[in-house]
Amino acid sequence: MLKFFSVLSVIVFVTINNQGYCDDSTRESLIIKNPHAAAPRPGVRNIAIYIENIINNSSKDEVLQKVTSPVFSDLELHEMKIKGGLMQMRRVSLITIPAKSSISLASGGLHIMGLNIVKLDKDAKSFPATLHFETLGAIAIEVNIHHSFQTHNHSH
Ligand SMILES: [Cu+2]
Repeated sequence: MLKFFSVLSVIVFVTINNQGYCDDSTRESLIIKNPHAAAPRPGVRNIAIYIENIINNSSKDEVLQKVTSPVFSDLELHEMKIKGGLMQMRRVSLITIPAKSSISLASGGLHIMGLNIVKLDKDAKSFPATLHFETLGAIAIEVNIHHSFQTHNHSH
């Protein structure tokens, strides 16, 4: 019986782990890998949106100028920085992805802040957003929502 349960838990782990990775938006010169956000806790109106990688394959810098989404009344580009021993969040006007290079929008660094959720179903798996780039223009993405039970899977 014990053996049965351990096999079962492996299957469940693999199934849950596969859910987070999809919806890579790709243009010839720009690849947007795994946009994601944690599901908002009850009463929370703002959430941080992360992108595992934005890869710029072109020989020109690309600039993320703004982000739009019907889910929020406003979105801002943000940066976390340690100032005087304290983690502080500040707004940045743009995010540059250098030529032939890539950046990550991740916890503790650059991210997109969705402000004042207008409408987001409690168990939605993802939501739409549009990234507006200086050269390539608008690129639609789908942001995967990580519900709290999935956060246990980040074992490194
Ligand atoms: Cu923020």
